Amino acid sequence: MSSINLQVQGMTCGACVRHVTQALNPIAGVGAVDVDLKSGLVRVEGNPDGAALLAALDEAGYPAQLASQASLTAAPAKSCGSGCGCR
Ligand SMILES: [Cu+2]
Repeated sequence: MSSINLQVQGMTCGACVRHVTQALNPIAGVGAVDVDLKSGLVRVEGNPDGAALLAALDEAGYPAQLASQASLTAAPAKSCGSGCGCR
């Protein structure tokens, strides 16, 4: 099984991790979603359409890039994307 790595911006807490996971899970082809909060890296198992992943994250308030195209230095998070109340 293949996987896709994403660099996600704006995650600051466990609630953000849940938001991101919930945004990605329903997408066709997505298996396990593995989020690393500190680095902002998200690994998606399976064979989903990368553009659909990015669109779903953008909609959830967490701009993302495919990690292969991103510099792997995570941008510092400014605030939560989905109003979960953390800063
Ligand atoms: Cu949060």
